[in-house]
Amino acid sequence: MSKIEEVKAKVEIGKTKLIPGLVQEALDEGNAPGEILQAMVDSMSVVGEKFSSGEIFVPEMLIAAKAMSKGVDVLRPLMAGDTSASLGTCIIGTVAGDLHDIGKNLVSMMIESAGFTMVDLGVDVPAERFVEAVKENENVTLVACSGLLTTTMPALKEAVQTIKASGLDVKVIVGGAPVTPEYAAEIGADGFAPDAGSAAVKAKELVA
Ligand code: B1M
Repeated sequence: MSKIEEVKAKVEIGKTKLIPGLVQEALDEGNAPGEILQAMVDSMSVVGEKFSSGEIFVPEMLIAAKAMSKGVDVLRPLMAGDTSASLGTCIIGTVAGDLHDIGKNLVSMMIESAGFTMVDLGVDVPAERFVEAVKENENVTLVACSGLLTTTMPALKEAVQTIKASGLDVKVIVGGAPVTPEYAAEIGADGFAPDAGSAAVKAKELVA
């Protein structure tokens, strides 16, 4: 088994302590950070399928997520791009009622590498908190809202509409597994992206 396959297998079963070392070994074997990241994203898809089929439960999902986060910590410095260009500040968070943060953290990392200063509000962020954060921070040009559950899609809508109703001059980008471009447009978001890489491209486009 190659190191990258081992990373994938061990994330799936939540071997948190082993992951930083394995990720480093996979890098030392010559694998690109993006390839290793994709292997871990694939692990989470397997975890999601196993959860859906009742093979594993929430605690197993949680430890797999922790394992992946440890791996991302090793890759983060290698994936950060040129941050010298300042495109302003981006407020990011996962919407109210939603505790999923791995995707949001990857999106944050990629938007940062596109040249934004990031302010991360974490998970379960009420709509009004996004507005407060825009007011509290300087030069906010973008708000990025993530939502992973079909049940929190209305919270995504509330976040976008609350930010828009505040009259603040910021663009809003949304995304997350259940979100479609059509839904993003319907709720009044300025942009949508299906993954972290395209979120960075879209973020730049929106504030250009
Ligand atoms: Co949850 N969970 N979970 N979970 N979980 C899903 C999302 C699910 C699809 C699993 C399944 O049933 N197959 C399902 C949702 C079903 C649905 O709504 N349609 C689900 C469920 C049901 C639940 C609970 C309700 C389970 C329960 O309690 N019975 C519960 C809800 C808790 C809550 O939030 N209130 C729950 C809990 C959890 C854990 C806490 C245990 C854990 C999260 C830990 C954490 O994040 N720190 C967890 C996990 C790990 C998952 C899966 C397995 C993996 C999620 C993940 O991190 N993926 C997930 C199954 C799956 O995704 N296949 C699942 C990897 C990550 C890189 O991808 O987050 O999609 P993702 O992010 C991508 C894109 O979506 C996009 O870019 C990212 C990177 O490319 N993106 C954006 C994300 N945000 C974006 C923002 C943007 C643009 C793009 O612009 C701003």
